[in-house]
This record gives sequence, C-alpha cells and structure tokens, in this order.
Amino acid sequence: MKGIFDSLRKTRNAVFGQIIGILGGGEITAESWEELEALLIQGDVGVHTALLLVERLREAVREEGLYQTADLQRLLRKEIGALFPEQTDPLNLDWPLAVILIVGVNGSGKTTSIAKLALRLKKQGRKVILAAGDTFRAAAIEQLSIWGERVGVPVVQGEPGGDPGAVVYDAIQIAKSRGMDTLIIDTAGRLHTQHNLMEEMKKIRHIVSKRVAWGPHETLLVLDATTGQNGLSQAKHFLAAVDVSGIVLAKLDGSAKGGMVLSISAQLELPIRFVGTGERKEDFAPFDKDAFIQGLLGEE
Ligand SMILES: Nc1nc2c(ncn2[C@@H]2O[C@H](COP(=O)(O)OP(=O)(O)OP(=O)(O)O)[C@@H](O)[C@H]2O)c(=O)[nH]1
Ligand SMILES: [Mg+2]
Repeated sequence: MKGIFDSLRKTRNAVFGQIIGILGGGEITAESWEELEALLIQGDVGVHTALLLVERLREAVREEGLYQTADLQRLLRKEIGALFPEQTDPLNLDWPLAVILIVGVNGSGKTTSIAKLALRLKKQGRKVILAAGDTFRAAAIEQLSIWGERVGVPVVQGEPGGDPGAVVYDAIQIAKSRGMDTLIIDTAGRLHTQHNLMEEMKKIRHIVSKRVAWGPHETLLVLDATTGQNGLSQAKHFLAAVDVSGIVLAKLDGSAKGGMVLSISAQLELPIRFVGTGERKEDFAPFDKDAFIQGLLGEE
C-alpha cells in the first residue's frame, strides 16, 4: 500500500523540493520572496492561494523579527498546515442505511475510488453494496461490477442507457431487504450536456432523500490530482449544482500538481476525505495534513 508521502514523490521532486532548496540557508531577501511565490504558483498551488501564503509568511516574519530562510521554512510548514481544518470529522455514516453519493467528471477516478472506499468500509465491518448509477457510458456498469467482485461487494445494476434513478431506487430496496448498512452510488461523469449531468445528480439526490432519512449522508466529489488548477474550476460546476460534503483526490501518485490540495482547502472550503495513491484497491488513504506537508516539503 502506498501512503501519502510516497504518492507525493512527483510533486515533491518537481517543485516543492526546490522550495526547500531556496530556503536552505542565508538571509531572507526580496529575491527569496519572489522565488517562493513563483515556485508555489508553479507547483499548482494557485495564484490566489500562493499570494495568500506569501502574505501570511511576510507578516509572521515581520512580527517575529526573523531574517533567516531556515525560519521561513519552518513558518511555511506552519502556514500550509493552517490552510487545513484542525481535524476532519469522520464520514457521517451512523445511520441504518448510510448512503454515499460519488460525483465527478469523467475519468476523474470515481469508480476506482468507490471500490477502494467499499473495501475500506468493509474491512471496518460495514455491509456495503454498490449501485451502478452511470448508465450513460457503455462500459461503466461492467467496470463497476468487476471492481465489486475484486473487493467482494455486491453491485446493483440496471440496463445500459436506462434510468439511473431506477437503479438507485432498486439499490435502496435491495440494500434494505438484505440488511446492508452502506450504499455507495456511482454516477455518470459525462452526459450529452453539462446541464443534463447536473440535473441527473439532483434527481438522484432527490430519489435518495425521499427513500432514506437524511440521505444522501455524504456526497463526495472525486477530483483528478493530475489536472491541477483546471480540476478545481471543474469542481466549481459541481459545487454550484450539488451539495458536496467532501473531496476524494484521486491519482495523487501520478501527479506533479499535488500543490492543488492547498487551494482545494483554501478556496473550496471542503474537507479532503481521502486520496488515491495508486491503481490498486489498497492504494487509498484518509487525508492526513501532517503526512501531506511532509510529502510536499520532505521530512523536517
Ligand atoms: N495512478 C492512479 N491511477 C488511478 C487512481 N484512481 C484512478 N486511477 C486510474 O484513473 C483511470 C480512471 O479511473 P475511473 O475510476 O475509471 O474513473 P471514473 O471517474 O469512474 O471515469 P468515468 O466512469 O469514465 O467517468 C483508471 O485508469 C484508473 O486506474 C489513483 O489513485 N492512482
Ligand atoms: Mg466510472
């Protein structure tokens, strides 16, 4: 199983390691600030978040009367940490049937992340069932059922091209009749139009909410870490249409753009619940901000 530290190797090597390089010794000069800002932006932290970080660091340096770049390194770790909530609550699954809706653009890593999450919850003793709510893309149902078999979790599926609402409806009935306690719903990443996609998400939510008290209890948006800042603007479409409760950041291992995590926290104001750290079913970890900071900047 790959952890967060390993999965950030590309990000660390591409950019963040250099930050440690420029903060390796000597006095803080105007150039240190410029280089730091440029590297943060290059590392896909996002302009807004990069400027915010530099501003906070400048303030701290002024207040504490510091002048050495080594101090800046310590402060950088601290200020990055401050972008994240102190603690992330556990998933809200304390229900007779907890329903988790998974959304995200096509190819972001939804189906894989569902399987990984299902396996994780199963190991925790939960009775998990999956619903193949992506009826649009021909191979999607098949893919989910293959993953279901791999992780040993049943999958409720409908007809390709059928109504995803009907699949979700059936899945809820089956889950209840079989005494399952967790339903995870896969959804389409693409329909004919973006508008249709958003309407479908709303419809699925509506069906769940009518059949399961307070459901869906979690709506996780899967983002592809390799898309960096672009992924972030896509995320905003979903956030405008559906009530998202958290982020799953897939493919952190394949990305040199792990810096985007900082702007997810600073701009979307949503907790990152899990990260995908590889292609295997075990390559999945709860987000841990200390491991993340070490992964970005190296061990202290
Ligand atoms: N390296 C790596 N690859 C991943 C990870 N998660 C998913 N992938 C790969 O990303 C590709 C897309 O993943 P899917 O789970 O099919 O994505 P999806 O969002 O369900 O895609 P659609 O059903 O087309 O909308 C696959 O090749 C996965 O193996 C990860 O954490 N690390
Ligand atoms: Mg899929």
